[in-house]
Amino acid sequence: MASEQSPIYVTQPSLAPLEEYQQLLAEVWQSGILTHNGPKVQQFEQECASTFNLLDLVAVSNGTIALQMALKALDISGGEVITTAFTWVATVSAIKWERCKPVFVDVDPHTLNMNPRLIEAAITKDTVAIMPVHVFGNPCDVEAIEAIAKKHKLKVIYDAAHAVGSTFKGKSLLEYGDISATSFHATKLLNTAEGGGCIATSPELVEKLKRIRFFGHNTEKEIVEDGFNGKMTEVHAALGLANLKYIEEVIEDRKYKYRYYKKGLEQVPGLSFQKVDVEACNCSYFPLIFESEKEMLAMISALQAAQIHPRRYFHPSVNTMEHIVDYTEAPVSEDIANRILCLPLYWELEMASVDRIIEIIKEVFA
Ligand code: T4K
Repeated sequence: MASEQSPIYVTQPSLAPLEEYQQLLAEVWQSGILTHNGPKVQQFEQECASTFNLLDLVAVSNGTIALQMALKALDISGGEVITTAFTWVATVSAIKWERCKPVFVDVDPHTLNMNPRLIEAAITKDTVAIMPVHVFGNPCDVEAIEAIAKKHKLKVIYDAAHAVGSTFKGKSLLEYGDISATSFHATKLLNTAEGGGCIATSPELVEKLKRIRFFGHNTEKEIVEDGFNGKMTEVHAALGLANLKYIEEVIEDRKYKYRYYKKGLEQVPGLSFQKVDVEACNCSYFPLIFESEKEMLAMISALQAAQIHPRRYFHPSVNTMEHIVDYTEAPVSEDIANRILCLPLYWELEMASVDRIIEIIKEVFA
């Protein structure tokens, strides 16, 4: 646990007590099975499904592979995929690695999610799918997106990398779209160190995803699909199982600290916040929006002088990364990406540190 003087980073993995992980690892050692969808992976999938009320979950090696597998499972290998300009680069890499073209749509300045009103204008005869992102765990307007997708016969794959534990109208957010792809990376609410998951709403798609994950094998080990290696190992699944036991507490803790930060900062002139329903959102990040990049950079300096290291998620706006994509305008995303900062927010973060961060921010604005 960090002392007051230790550096404080934007996040730290939420970890179960080591003895609990060791016990699960002992079982892995005993079984001698390390991979190939062994008992721990299967148990992790079942326990995730029951914890988050999912039909099923296909555990994979990371969130980027989960997105690629979603595209493969829906037979998308070419064409245009409409996505958001305000995201982590992995959304775009997954689209590109599956030989599709990312087409960027701008975001709503309040929710920071893809603006559904702009989607139809981006649809062309080559559009095959929409890949929105639940940014910082904040649910997209899934109903509007579903209506557009239905009207234009497009597939919807949610980049739900941040969305474990978020809900929409009481149902897990991971249940929306043809497939949702999540991440269990070390920096996520629920982690397996590296890892991810695909959540599909039809049993056929679940089976297909399982084949794709395992070189295209069917249960008889015949190659029946164009698959690859997306498997999660037993060692990673064991960590996921250990951590899953604490997920409700972890989410409650995030929401508590989220509300606390918000209350401490909402009167500060010149700051604004992502529009979030704390009940539905898992509050996995605490983004703060400044009036200008200059003010935001000054805040980074002030915090860093106190050994506090916030992070610029997501900067720069991916549509401007011209070495990997063709530039198209997304003025809201480009503007917000320049002046948004995520504050430290994690399970082990002491409330005294949250108070100190709030104080430093207030002092800078005083
Ligand atoms: N879609 C979206 C919307 C995503 O945000 C992401 C990933 C993906 C798809 C793809 O999912 P994965 O393929 O990654 O499963 C992180 C993560 O690498 C990445 O998973 C995440 N999104 C992205 C938003 O952020 P960084 O650049 O912040 O990592 P880093 O190393 O700077 O870590 C931040 C802080 O966390 C450090 O200052 C210290 C702490 N930390 C980090 C690690 C890795 C630890 O305490 N322990 C650790 O093991 O990337």
